[in-house]
Amino acid sequence: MRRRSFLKLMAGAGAFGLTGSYVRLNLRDVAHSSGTVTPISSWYDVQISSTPILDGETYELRVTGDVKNEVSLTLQQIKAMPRSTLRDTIQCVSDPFFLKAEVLWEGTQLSQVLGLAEPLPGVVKVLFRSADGYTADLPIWKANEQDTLLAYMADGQELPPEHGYPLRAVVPRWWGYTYSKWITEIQVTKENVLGYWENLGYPDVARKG
Ligand SMILES: Nc1nc2c(c(=O)[nH]1)N[C@H]1C(S)=C(S)[C@@H](COP(=O)(O)O)O[C@H]1N2
Ligand SMILES: [Mo]
Repeated sequence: MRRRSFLKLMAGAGAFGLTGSYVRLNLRDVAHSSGTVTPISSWYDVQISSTPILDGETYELRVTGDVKNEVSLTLQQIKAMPRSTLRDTIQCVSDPFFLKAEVLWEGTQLSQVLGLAEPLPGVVKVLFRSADGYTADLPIWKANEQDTLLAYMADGQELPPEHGYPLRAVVPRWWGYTYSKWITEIQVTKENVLGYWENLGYPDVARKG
């Protein structure tokens, strides 16, 4: 039996707004939202392209731009940093009812990683750059909130490839498009840059609801 439906969204298709995204959701299990952690097998995927497969052994995260020290961190180095866990609802702006999952994340605070690079006075944004060509920006004040994470685990397991292995952003209370998957670079900048969806008119301060 096929557990999942796969939809390629077309211009104007249905109620979904993120034209051209690939969306996969489990239509049987959509009710898993309130309270309990969503089984990973029922968690939706939303992405602009196919899943890039990254190698955790050779992976490096670069922090670049308007910083005192550009740094490059291996996955091992990131995992050796102080760990944070939190439960959070990741929700896509294009259909926040169906495209919604409760996840127990584990990772490190983004602010810790930025701290290693020492952002210069006057920086206003970080831009996540990902292996699929996706970008998303965060204002520096949101990047530095204590529950904004770079996560490498979900529900006690390594992140599955389709959910961002080896590293993705977790931005509690903000829409899913800020939760960049497969991050390879964090560019710190004094410029008011916009990410992929922000540039297409979605809110730059992406507070839910
Ligand atoms: N690299 C990358 N990250 C991405 C996206 C993408 O297309 N590429 N889509 C975003 C959108 S619009 C949403 S709603 C969430 C969905 O996360 P999920 O697929 O793990 O549920 O990922 C976000 N992160
Ligand atoms: Mo989304």
